[in-house]
Amino acid sequence: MNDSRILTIQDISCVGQCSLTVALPILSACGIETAILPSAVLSTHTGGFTGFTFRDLTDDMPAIAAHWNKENIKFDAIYTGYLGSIKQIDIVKEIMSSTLENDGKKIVDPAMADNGNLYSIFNMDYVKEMKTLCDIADIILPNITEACFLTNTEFKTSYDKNYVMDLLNKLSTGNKTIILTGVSYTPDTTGVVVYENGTYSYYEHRKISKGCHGTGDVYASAFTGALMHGKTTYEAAKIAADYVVKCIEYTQQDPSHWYGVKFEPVLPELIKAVY
Ligand code: PXL
Repeated sequence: MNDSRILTIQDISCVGQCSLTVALPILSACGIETAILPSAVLSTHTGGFTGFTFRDLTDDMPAIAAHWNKENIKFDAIYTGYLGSIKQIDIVKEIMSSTLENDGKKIVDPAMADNGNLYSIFNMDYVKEMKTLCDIADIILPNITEACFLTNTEFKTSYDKNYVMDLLNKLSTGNKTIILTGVSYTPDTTGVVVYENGTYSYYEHRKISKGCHGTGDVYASAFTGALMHGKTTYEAAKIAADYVVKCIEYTQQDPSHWYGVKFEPVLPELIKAVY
């Protein structure tokens, strides 16, 4: 029996198939009790929509955590994604120290950038603060763009293993596991690097030319769900990669679906791989 309980902290984009509307169903499908702490509520995500609403929930978070502390509610892991403000990062650290079980895992997806650019609401002050959260994490899941921002490294679209090793070395403070996504050494393939206990492993798979918005959230959620279900880090990284590829393929059958990943109809494939 798996009685793990996780807390995931990220925004609710009401429409857009990302962040909590992705993490909650995917973690639940992996059999993990999932508590949520919304960092902000937006009418849609910020990638391609204009005029979205944004309600910052920073000021609600300490009171929510205080209630959990009073009830002695603890979590086996905390997985963070898109956060709503710089101030929130300190609050997240507090929540990690007060609500995690002794051996609880801090899993941080520094969801803030892709394709060489920061998402629209973020700036370098946010990057600097996010670096401090990554520093205390047990597992981080940056994509190549986020790894470059976190390490002040030039972003390249074409690179070799030396470039990737340099990013990993700069990111690996403490005994941290790094899951580096979107690592592509050839035009037709991409993959994920698992850097654990100083060991580099690479899972390569086919690259689908047109990516979809929100794949980073689908990836991090599926990875976390598989890991919490009991898979090894490498197995979880591979299961999540295979799932994302299938989700993108499914989404591409509907070329008019521009704003997100149709991950829902593919959930049975994830469940099969995890159980
Ligand atoms: O998928 C990451 C993400 C999450 N939440 C919001 C976003 C994005 C990416 O653009 O805008 C609000």
